[in-house]
Amino acid sequence: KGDSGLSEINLLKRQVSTLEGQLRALQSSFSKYKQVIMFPNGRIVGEKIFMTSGYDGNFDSLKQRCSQAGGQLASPRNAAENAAIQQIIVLYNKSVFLGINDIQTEGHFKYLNGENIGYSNWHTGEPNNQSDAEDCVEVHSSGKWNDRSCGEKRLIVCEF
Ligand code: 289
Ligand code: CA
Repeated sequence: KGDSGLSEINLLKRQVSTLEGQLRALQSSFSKYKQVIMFPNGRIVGEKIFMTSGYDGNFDSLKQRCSQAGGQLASPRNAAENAAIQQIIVLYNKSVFLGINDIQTEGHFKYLNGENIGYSNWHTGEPNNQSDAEDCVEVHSSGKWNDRSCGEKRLIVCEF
Protein backbone atom coordinates (compact mmCIF):
# COMPACT_ATOMS: atom_id res chain seq x y z
CA LYS A 1 0.00 0.00 0.00
CA GLY A 2 2.82 2.39 1.00
CA ASP A 3 4.77 1.70 -2.22
CA SER A 4 1.76 2.04 -4.52
CA GLY A 5 0.92 5.36 -2.79
CA LEU A 6 4.43 6.63 -3.57
CA SER A 7 4.31 5.59 -7.21
CA GLU A 8 0.94 7.30 -7.59
CA ILE A 9 2.48 10.52 -6.24
CA ASN A 10 5.40 10.21 -8.67
CA LEU A 11 2.98 9.68 -11.55
CA LEU A 12 1.02 12.76 -10.53
CA LYS A 13 4.26 14.78 -10.27
CA ARG A 14 5.18 13.77 -13.84
CA GLN A 15 1.69 14.72 -15.05
CA VAL A 16 1.84 18.13 -13.32
CA SER A 17 5.26 18.79 -14.82
CA THR A 18 3.98 17.85 -18.32
CA LEU A 19 0.99 20.15 -17.85
CA GLU A 20 3.27 22.99 -16.70
CA GLY A 21 5.30 22.63 -19.89
CA GLN A 22 2.16 22.62 -22.03
CA LEU A 23 0.84 25.72 -20.20
CA ARG A 24 4.13 27.58 -20.82
CA ALA A 25 4.00 26.68 -24.52
CA LEU A 26 0.36 27.81 -24.74
CA GLN A 27 1.13 31.11 -22.98
CA SER A 28 4.01 31.80 -25.31
CA SER A 29 2.04 31.03 -28.49
CA PHE A 30 -0.97 33.05 -27.18
CA SER A 31 1.27 36.04 -26.51
CA LYS A 32 2.68 35.85 -30.04
CA TYR A 33 -0.82 35.39 -31.52
CA LYS A 34 -2.02 38.53 -29.66
CA GLN A 35 0.87 40.56 -31.09
CA VAL A 36 0.00 39.36 -34.59
CA ILE A 37 -3.72 40.16 -34.43
CA MET A 38 -3.06 43.55 -32.82
CA PHE A 39 -0.93 44.58 -35.80
CA PRO A 40 -1.54 47.34 -36.90
CA ASN A 41 -5.23 48.02 -36.13
CA GLY A 42 -5.59 47.00 -32.49
CA ARG A 43 -4.52 48.25 -29.07
CA ILE A 44 -4.66 46.50 -25.69
CA VAL A 45 -5.37 48.48 -22.48
CA GLY A 46 -5.67 46.24 -19.43
CA GLU A 47 -8.43 43.72 -20.15
CA LYS A 48 -9.79 45.73 -23.09
CA ILE A 49 -8.95 45.46 -26.78
CA PHE A 50 -9.71 48.36 -29.17
CA MET A 51 -9.84 47.44 -32.85
CA THR A 52 -10.80 49.06 -36.16
CA SER A 53 -11.68 47.30 -39.41
CA GLY A 54 -11.23 50.57 -41.34
CA TYR A 55 -14.99 50.85 -41.99
CA ASP A 56 -16.66 54.32 -41.99
CA GLY A 57 -20.33 54.84 -41.18
CA ASN A 58 -22.87 56.83 -39.20
CA PHE A 59 -23.36 56.21 -35.46
CA ASP A 60 -26.14 53.60 -35.83
CA SER A 61 -24.20 51.68 -38.44
CA LEU A 62 -20.97 51.65 -36.37
CA LYS A 63 -22.90 50.62 -33.26
CA GLN A 64 -24.56 47.74 -35.12
CA ARG A 65 -21.29 46.52 -36.68
CA CYS A 66 -19.45 46.42 -33.34
CA SER A 67 -22.34 44.60 -31.72
CA GLN A 68 -22.53 42.08 -34.59
CA ALA A 69 -18.83 41.38 -34.06
CA GLY A 70 -19.47 40.59 -30.39
CA GLY A 71 -18.11 43.90 -29.05
CA GLN A 72 -19.37 47.43 -28.70
CA LEU A 73 -18.45 50.88 -29.99
CA ALA A 74 -15.35 52.16 -28.17
CA SER A 75 -16.31 53.68 -24.81
CA PRO A 76 -13.17 54.97 -23.06
CA ARG A 77 -13.41 54.90 -19.26
CA ASN A 78 -10.07 56.60 -18.57
CA ALA A 79 -7.17 58.54 -20.15
CA ALA A 80 -5.21 55.37 -21.06
CA GLU A 81 -8.17 53.97 -23.02
CA ASN A 82 -8.74 57.35 -24.71
CA ALA A 83 -5.03 57.45 -25.68
CA ALA A 84 -5.29 53.98 -27.28
CA ILE A 85 -8.26 55.16 -29.39
CA GLN A 86 -6.32 58.33 -30.26
CA GLN A 87 -3.43 56.19 -31.61
CA ILE A 88 -5.83 54.45 -34.01
CA ILE A 89 -7.27 57.84 -35.08
CA VAL A 90 -3.75 59.13 -35.83
CA LEU A 91 -2.84 55.93 -37.71
CA TYR A 92 -5.90 56.26 -39.99
CA ASN A 93 -6.00 60.08 -39.98
CA LYS A 94 -9.78 59.85 -39.37
CA SER A 95 -12.00 60.86 -36.45
CA VAL A 96 -14.13 58.23 -34.72
CA PHE A 97 -17.48 58.09 -32.94
CA LEU A 98 -17.57 56.79 -29.37
CA GLY A 99 -20.21 54.56 -27.77
CA ILE A 100 -21.46 57.62 -25.89
CA ASN A 101 -24.40 59.94 -26.68
CA ASP A 102 -27.02 62.26 -25.19
CA ILE A 103 -29.85 61.12 -27.50
CA GLN A 104 -32.17 60.42 -24.56
CA THR A 105 -31.67 63.63 -22.55
CA GLU A 106 -29.89 66.66 -23.97
CA GLY A 107 -26.66 67.35 -22.08
CA HIS A 108 -26.63 64.00 -20.22
CA PHE A 109 -24.02 61.90 -21.98
CA LYS A 110 -24.32 58.15 -21.36
CA TYR A 111 -22.63 54.90 -22.37
CA LEU A 112 -24.59 52.51 -24.58
CA ASN A 113 -25.76 50.59 -21.47
CA GLY A 114 -27.50 53.75 -20.21
CA GLU A 115 -24.92 54.50 -17.47
CA ASN A 116 -23.81 58.14 -17.06
CA ILE A 117 -20.25 58.72 -18.31
CA GLY A 118 -17.56 58.71 -15.62
CA TYR A 119 -14.74 60.05 -17.79
CA SER A 120 -14.67 62.71 -20.52
CA ASN A 121 -12.10 64.63 -22.54
CA TRP A 122 -14.08 67.47 -24.12
CA HIS A 123 -12.40 70.07 -26.28
CA THR A 124 -12.71 73.57 -24.81
CA GLY A 125 -16.22 74.89 -25.45
CA GLU A 126 -17.68 71.40 -26.05
CA PRO A 127 -20.21 69.92 -25.88
CA ASN A 128 -22.15 72.80 -27.49
CA ASN A 129 -25.01 70.95 -29.25
CA GLN A 130 -24.46 73.15 -32.33
CA SER A 131 -27.75 73.90 -34.15
CA ASP A 132 -29.44 71.68 -31.56
CA ALA A 133 -28.32 68.69 -33.65
CA GLU A 134 -25.30 67.10 -31.92
CA ASP A 135 -25.95 64.01 -29.78
CA CYS A 136 -22.93 61.85 -30.66
CA VAL A 137 -19.28 62.18 -29.65
CA GLU A 138 -16.39 62.33 -32.12
CA VAL A 139 -12.72 62.14 -31.13
CA HIS A 140 -10.07 64.09 -33.06
CA SER A 141 -6.39 63.30 -33.52
CA SER A 142 -5.69 65.45 -30.43
CA GLY A 143 -7.70 62.92 -28.42
CA LYS A 144 -10.19 65.68 -27.57
CA TRP A 145 -13.95 65.16 -27.85
CA ASN A 146 -16.60 67.14 -29.73
CA ASP A 147 -20.34 66.50 -29.80
CA ARG A 148 -21.40 66.02 -33.41
CA SER A 149 -24.43 64.98 -35.46
CA CYS A 150 -24.90 61.18 -35.30
CA GLY A 151 -25.59 61.18 -39.05
CA GLU A 152 -21.97 62.08 -39.91
CA LYS A 153 -19.71 59.24 -41.06
CA ARG A 154 -16.75 58.36 -38.86
CA LEU A 155 -14.17 55.57 -38.55
CA ILE A 156 -15.27 52.50 -36.60
CA VAL A 157 -13.38 51.51 -33.44
CA CYS A 158 -14.89 48.68 -31.42
CA GLU A 159 -13.90 47.43 -27.99
CA PHE A 160 -13.86 43.77 -26.94
O1 289 B 1 -21.62 71.52 -37.66
C1 289 B 1 -20.87 71.97 -36.55
C2 289 B 1 -19.57 71.17 -36.48
O2 289 B 1 -18.91 71.22 -37.69
C3 289 B 1 -18.62 71.72 -35.41
O3 289 B 1 -18.23 73.03 -35.74
C4 289 B 1 -17.24 73.61 -34.89
O4 289 B 1 -16.07 72.89 -34.95
C5 289 B 1 -17.76 73.65 -33.44
O5 289 B 1 -18.83 74.55 -33.36
C6 289 B 1 -18.23 72.28 -33.03
O6 289 B 1 -18.82 72.32 -31.76
C7 289 B 1 -19.24 71.73 -34.02
O7 289 B 1 -19.61 70.45 -33.61
CA1 CA C 1 -20.04 70.35 -31.01
